[in-house]
Amino acid sequence: MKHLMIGLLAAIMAMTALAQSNRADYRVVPLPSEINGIKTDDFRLTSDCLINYPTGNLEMEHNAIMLSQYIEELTGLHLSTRPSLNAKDRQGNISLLLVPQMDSDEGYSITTTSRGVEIAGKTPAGVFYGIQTLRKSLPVVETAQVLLPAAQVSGSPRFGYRGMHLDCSRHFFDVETVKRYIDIMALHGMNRLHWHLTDDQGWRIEIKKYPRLAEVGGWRNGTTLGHNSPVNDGIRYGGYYTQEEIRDIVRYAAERYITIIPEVDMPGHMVAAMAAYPELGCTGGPYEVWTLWGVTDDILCAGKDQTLQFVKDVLDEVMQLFPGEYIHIGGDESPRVRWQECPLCQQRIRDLGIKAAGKQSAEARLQGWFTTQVQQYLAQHGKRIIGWDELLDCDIDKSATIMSWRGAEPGSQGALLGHDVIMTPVGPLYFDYYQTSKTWNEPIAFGGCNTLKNVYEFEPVAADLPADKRHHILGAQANLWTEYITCEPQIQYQVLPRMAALAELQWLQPEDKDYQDFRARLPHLVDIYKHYGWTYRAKSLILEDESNPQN
Ligand code: TNX
Repeated sequence: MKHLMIGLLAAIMAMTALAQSNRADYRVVPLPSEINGIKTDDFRLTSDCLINYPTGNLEMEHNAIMLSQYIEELTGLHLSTRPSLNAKDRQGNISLLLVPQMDSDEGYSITTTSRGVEIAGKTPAGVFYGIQTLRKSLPVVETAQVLLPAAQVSGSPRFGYRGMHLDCSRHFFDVETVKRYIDIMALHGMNRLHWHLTDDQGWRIEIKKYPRLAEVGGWRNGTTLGHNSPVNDGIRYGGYYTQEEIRDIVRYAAERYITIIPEVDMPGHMVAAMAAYPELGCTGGPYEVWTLWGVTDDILCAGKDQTLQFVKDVLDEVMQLFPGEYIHIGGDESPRVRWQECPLCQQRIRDLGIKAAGKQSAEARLQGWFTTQVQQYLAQHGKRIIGWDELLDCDIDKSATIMSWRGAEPGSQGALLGHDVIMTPVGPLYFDYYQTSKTWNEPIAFGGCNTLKNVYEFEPVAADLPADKRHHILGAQANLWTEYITCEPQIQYQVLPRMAALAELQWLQPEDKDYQDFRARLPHLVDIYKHYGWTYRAKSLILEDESNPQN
């Protein structure tokens, strides 16, 4: 009898545990701004439930398909999708709804009662973020039934620009890897991929008018070993994306409400292009696709009309491929020593009557002129530029958006001057940096140390920025430069779980952030990383980096 009782008790406990583990938990990353219980029973999610979407809306149909796929991936439950505008059809099902009266363009609400689940947004993007929240709240378990607690859940992002950057020049990553990076971004509620496609070490985008860019500029004679050592592996390395592949990636991202911002860095970081077309440089070369990292003195010649024509031609094709509003034109790390010696650049300076002003040399202002030419050309085609914060030292137009990387101060200064700004400061948003100061067991990284906590605690809007300038801070982004990142697991290791901390600062109001609470919610997100087979830095979860000597 006693044994029977114990057995019965064990069975009840096991069943309760099972029921518990099959319950969704809405306290995900990023945390919804509201989770209010509703007094009904839980909703029972089984494969008998359908996913309704508004008839005739292709984006919502795609949202429904994505939700079905996510549920199946995490729980094994297969739910069919169905077009329906009929309120009666919502009973017992999940329904995706567009609600124009909602406040925030990207906000979502999830209303769950025993009778059904409604995921609403003002736009399909908002609905998609609701889908992501529901997805992340699911248990990762093969099951016949998931219990969704009855509740009203809602959220909306603090910033409109929620970015990640990926450098595919220093190392080249195939289409599947880029798509998985996009998947990871979608899981974290991000909406801008800044895709660094050209640099000294490799040109990665097919340009039909200049085929040598990819054919010659896409390949280098080896890669430096260790931290920018003089030793080179001597292995020819390269690759590029065809325009068709780029279109495919742009479409894939758009289906996840991610806009890709391509970067064609100019006038510096252009040696790969100059290796293909040496006449673009001041000296005429010859140039080689660079096999070191860092900053080289060889940049585009601003004295030749041909250079500007080249840039416009390239951007013509880039604009065709990327439908978004922004094109990133770089502008960073452009030494001007060649321009100082180049007769054509000096002639240009004289012709334009450019004079040094304050801290800005004539050559710096020549970069300003060059940038403005490009900016105006793009503006004629309805596009806006983003450039690195060095552009603030070149006298440029206020309509240029500044990406603040040499700390957050340049960004604040840019905002004071009236520029829109995206915050990507090296500390703490360079994800090519180490995640701990104890680097001996870490894969090689650029240097520095940006811990999970550093990322979490970053505040993009400086406390002393005046109220009428704060709207200029459009958002934040982490950058993944790939000098030392050679393969996909290494990409994922560098960004996970730091992307989770970034997502929370992009979504939450500062007063709602709480690092300890975030860490308590993180393991479930990491279960999802594991389930998808993504690589991540496990130590960031179990030990507090900088306070624990063992780490
Ligand atoms: C600086 S950020 C660069 C990149 C490097 C990166 C390494 C920026 C505008 N320029 O060219 O890859 O540091 O962290």
